[in-house]
Amino acid sequence: MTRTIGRLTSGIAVMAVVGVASTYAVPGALPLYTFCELEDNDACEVGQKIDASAAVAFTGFEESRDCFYITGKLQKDCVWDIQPKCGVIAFGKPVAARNSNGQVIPGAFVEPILAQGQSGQILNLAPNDDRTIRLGVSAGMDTFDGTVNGLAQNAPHGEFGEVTVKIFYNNGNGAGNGPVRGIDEADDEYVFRFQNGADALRAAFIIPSGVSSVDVLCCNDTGMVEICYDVDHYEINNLIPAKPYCLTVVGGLTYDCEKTDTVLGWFNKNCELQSTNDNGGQDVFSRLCVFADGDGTIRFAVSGAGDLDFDGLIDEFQKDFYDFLDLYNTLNPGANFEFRTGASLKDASFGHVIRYPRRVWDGYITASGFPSPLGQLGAGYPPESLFQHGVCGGYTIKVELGEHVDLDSPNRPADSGNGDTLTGPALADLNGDGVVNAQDLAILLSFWGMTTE
Ligand SMILES: [Ca+2]
Ligand SMILES: [Ca+2]
Ligand SMILES: [Ca+2]
Ligand SMILES: [Ca+2]
Repeated sequence: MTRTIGRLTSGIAVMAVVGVASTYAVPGALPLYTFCELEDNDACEVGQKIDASAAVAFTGFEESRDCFYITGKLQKDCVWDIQPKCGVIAFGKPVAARNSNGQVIPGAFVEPILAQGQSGQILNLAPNDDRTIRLGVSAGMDTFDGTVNGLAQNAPHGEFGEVTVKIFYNNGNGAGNGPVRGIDEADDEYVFRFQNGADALRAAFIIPSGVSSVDVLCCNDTGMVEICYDVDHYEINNLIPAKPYCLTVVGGLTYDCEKTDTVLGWFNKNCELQSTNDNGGQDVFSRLCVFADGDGTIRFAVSGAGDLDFDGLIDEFQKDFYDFLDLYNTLNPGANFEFRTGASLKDASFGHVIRYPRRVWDGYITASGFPSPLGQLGAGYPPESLFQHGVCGGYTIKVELGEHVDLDSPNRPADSGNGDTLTGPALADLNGDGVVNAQDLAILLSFWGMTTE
């Protein structure tokens, strides 16, 4: 079951449940839980576990279970970039240029071309007589004409994205022992990015003694693009069963030093989304007041603004992305592209990261020229970048028992007058009657198959 049970419209949500102390001491030293880049918390089922009783152990105060902080980060994930068409030329030592009569032209030189290769093609090169290897690296179309200058027939070559030129030393024992070692075990490498559509690289290096030849390979599959579509799921355990808690984002900065525009979502034990909040805290920070279940557990998630279904993508546009994947898979038998929330090259979900074929980047998803619904993509703009929630940054969430009611606050919602409940736009108002009370708790516990005490 998925239901949305209300959004905060004012800055502060207030709820009260009979039996919760209205005041409590916040311990001097608040325990801090920190999780950084490496994480496996992108799905509710594998949420980051937090033991609230550890807070008690940390401070020695039983009350610390009632108020502690969780610190985390919507980190940058990485997806594959476009694969540029790469070309490599190995040059000999420059020699004096001659005119058509065979006479030396003073000051003019030519570079003999020793070998030429395209992406993925291994060039086996012997050193020049000064033990140098001289390379020109550019777009395939640029190297075609024998000059490496960023131009293909005097026009920009138009390739974008990263290439890595890998160098393997062979030791002279006959057979090359270069790439057979494994493509990730290069002796040297040059990483280069076509970023203006007319870039080219020259590289020359002296090979060590004892090395008889080198294998040179231009790899076009190393480029990555940073994407902000992280979602963090948490499961807090050992809270007081069936008591209300408020989760308030109280801090956190993006890489641009702005407040991290969070959203919070409350999930039940079956990982069904129960309610969400975007800006219930200060400015763009979120605030969500919920109940711990009968086991003292709260499951919730943090994502970036615009992603209230917690898949990491902007809700408003994400259908286009899923449609695109469906279309691609339909038109390409055997393809099974699938989006996984938070997939990144830097984490263990490597296998789930989609590497799009070049024709997707070029705006075509089949050889027959069927145009991509996403239009033409440039390097650095993988399909995910069009749909990411786009929020990368830290966050600090205060987890607090009950509802702190500031009687002096001008935002304080009106008291219902019956002494044990407060009215207001509280997120835990499950039956939507405008009041958070024991009825809501009974409904909540019925979600979990529990009964009230
Ligand atoms: Ca994270
Ligand atoms: Ca995450
Ligand atoms: Ca927000
Ligand atoms: Ca979404």
